[in-house]
Amino acid sequence: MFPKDFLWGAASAAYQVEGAWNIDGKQPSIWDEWTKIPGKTFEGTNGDIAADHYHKFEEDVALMKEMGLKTYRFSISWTRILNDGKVNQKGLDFYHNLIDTLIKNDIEPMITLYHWDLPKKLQDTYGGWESTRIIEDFLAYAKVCFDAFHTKVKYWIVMNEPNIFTYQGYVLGVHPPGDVNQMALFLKTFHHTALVHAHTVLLYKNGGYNNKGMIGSSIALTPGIARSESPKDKVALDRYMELNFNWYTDIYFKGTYPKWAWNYYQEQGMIDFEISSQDNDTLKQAASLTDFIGINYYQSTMIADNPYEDGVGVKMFNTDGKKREFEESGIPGLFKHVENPNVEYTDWNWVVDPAGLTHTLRLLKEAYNLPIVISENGLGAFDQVVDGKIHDDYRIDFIEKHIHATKAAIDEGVEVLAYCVWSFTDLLSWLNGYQKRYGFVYIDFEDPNLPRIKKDSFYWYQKLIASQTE
Ligand code: BGP
Repeated sequence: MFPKDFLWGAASAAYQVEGAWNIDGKQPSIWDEWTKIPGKTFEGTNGDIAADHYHKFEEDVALMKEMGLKTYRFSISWTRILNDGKVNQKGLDFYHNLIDTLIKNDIEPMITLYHWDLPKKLQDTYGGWESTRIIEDFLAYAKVCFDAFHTKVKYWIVMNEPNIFTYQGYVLGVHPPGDVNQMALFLKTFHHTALVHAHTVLLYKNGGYNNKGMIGSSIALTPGIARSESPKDKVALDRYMELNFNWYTDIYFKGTYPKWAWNYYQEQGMIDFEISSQDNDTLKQAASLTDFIGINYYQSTMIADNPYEDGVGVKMFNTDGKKREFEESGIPGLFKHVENPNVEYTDWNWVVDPAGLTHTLRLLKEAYNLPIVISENGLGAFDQVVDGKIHDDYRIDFIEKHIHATKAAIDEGVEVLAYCVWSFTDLLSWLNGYQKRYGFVYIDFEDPNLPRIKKDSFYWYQKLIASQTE
């Protein structure tokens, strides 16, 4: 059994579900712009309408209630509630209504402040995350949210996957602003997210908002497994973990960067920012006040030695769901991702590895000893409607194994507060369109009414929650 007050949840993000992209005073975000540039997303899909959660949230919350969900994690759209620095009351009203409806139905709201939809204006004016000016703007935005909702909302996630949107925006070039191979900018923008997280935690803790609430940030974590016991593969694993795991978690949850990685990036001439003693204090103080670590766990990766001469470099990933041969990728001289013969892969070539979740939870407990919110975990798949039903046994299997993996870590003493499946309803996948589905609730995106149909996984999760909370 899980703890009685365990938060069985599901998650979403504003741009991926809300729709209503330009109504009631909402201003454009960088994603409103990016998805309209030909060739940027799968078949040109965008979130203009998405699941139309903006208009259908009552129906969606009724489904959550029916399911017995304990928490719903969603993000606030910055450009819906702030318009050139002025509060947009209609935007605030939407979130008040959503939060009130959740609370009325005994569902704990869990808010993400930033799930990638930066106001376009800030990108255009000063490069968004590239400038430290973002700190002041973000704090003004966070303050509006805390002022409005702190008495109703206990769980706050400042940043969602800051490691992903900066890497994809400045190295792979597949997220806005679409720069390629700009390692220094990637590291700098990531650093700015850490500063923003830290300042926001301090605002929350010192601003009189801390009404028994908890605040953290969610990092996408993909733990590595060495391909063999050979010293070379083990060194490769250490390097991978330092650059792709600890680099992100240390600065958020300890307030410092890991040493070897810092030296490595510095030798490569990639560190184009300074950490003043004031920043240092802010980062450390915030790390000591952060209440939980949020993790989004989807997969692990097998790591092997990657020679400097003729080593493999960075590769683009699968966004069309046509399963293909594994393609190695990595950093020459450090490590590479190799095919794992012991696991299955999804149609999008994502590794299925529940044990990687237990491993991640253990590593985090060991390193930071903080409670953990699993803010995302789930399976993206092609679903078929057969006679009005969706038999997604593959999703049930995936979630069930990851819940067992979570339990295994809890049994070893890791404190896990919540498990949020990505996602509650089907929604837009940033780069993979509407065909990559994650929801418990199917949406027919071809039908203008966007009808909702409960999948088999919906009933399964409903039963599981009931059995755990009776
Ligand atoms: C995470 C994001 C989510 C969601 C999920 C699934 O990285 O935080 O917003 O999209 O991944 O990923 P995808 O849609 O690429 O399959």
